[in-house]
Amino acid sequence: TVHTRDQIELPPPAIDNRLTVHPLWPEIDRISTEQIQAAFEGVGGEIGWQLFAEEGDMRMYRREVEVDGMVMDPLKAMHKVRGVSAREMCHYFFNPRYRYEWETTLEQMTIVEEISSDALVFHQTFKRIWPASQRDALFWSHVRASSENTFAVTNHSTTNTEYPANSSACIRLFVTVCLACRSTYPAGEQPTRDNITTSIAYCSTVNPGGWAPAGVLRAVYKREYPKFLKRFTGYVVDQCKDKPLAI
Ligand code: 18C
Repeated sequence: TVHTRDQIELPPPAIDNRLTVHPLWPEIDRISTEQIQAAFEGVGGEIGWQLFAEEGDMRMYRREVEVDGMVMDPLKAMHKVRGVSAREMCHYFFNPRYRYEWETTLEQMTIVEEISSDALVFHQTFKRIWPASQRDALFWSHVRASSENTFAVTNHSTTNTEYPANSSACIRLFVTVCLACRSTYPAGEQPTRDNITTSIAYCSTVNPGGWAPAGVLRAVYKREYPKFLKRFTGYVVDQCKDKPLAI
């Protein structure tokens, strides 16, 4: 078979060997496993999850959590998208080539380390929100095939001596994000763009890293998360529509 450049870079079906010999591997494996499992657990059984945004198949829940007066509300979002696979969703979320096209909070992205085909370390600066200081983040990002028709990307803050925290005008924030996707199609049929549906679970916890006014922060949160998930999923549908389905 002929592979286009795009197909070659799709998330691999198994963990890249280069990742399993990297010093970050035990942490990446543990946190990814935990995050993927938690992503697929519903919000129904747990207390404290409140629905704050709903549009079509998209539902967003948050839990109000403050630690020493700092807002760290965990977010959990559910969505269903037709016509794209879990693997395609994760490809566009993981691959830095597309990030500026869908990530609207981003000011600058730098690839700090290429660990393997399925793991990268990023430094990102975000747009400044008045009256707070600008934020940056340093995090590893790992994409993996999980169970049947399931792929996930996990992002988690890390450290690097060449990118020390709070050394510039930026305050370092800390993030744990998981985008977990599972595709379904009718039993006995071959998957196509017309019969495939992907369920998405997106979980995010952002520790702002330093003082930020709670009211402003919660308002940003409420506006930016729905905007992100709608824009990102719309972007993937649009990118995929004239390409062969990649399962
Ligand atoms: O998951 C997402 N993106 C990934 C790839 O970039 C990656 C990124 C994670 C970082 C998320 C933190 C973003 C903070 C942005 C702060 C500035 C926003 C400015 C916007 C103004 C136009 O995993 C998608 C991420 C979608 C992010 C939605 C916004 C979440 C806001 C959370 C509060 C952040 C606190 C920062 C302090 C701000 C002071 C008021």
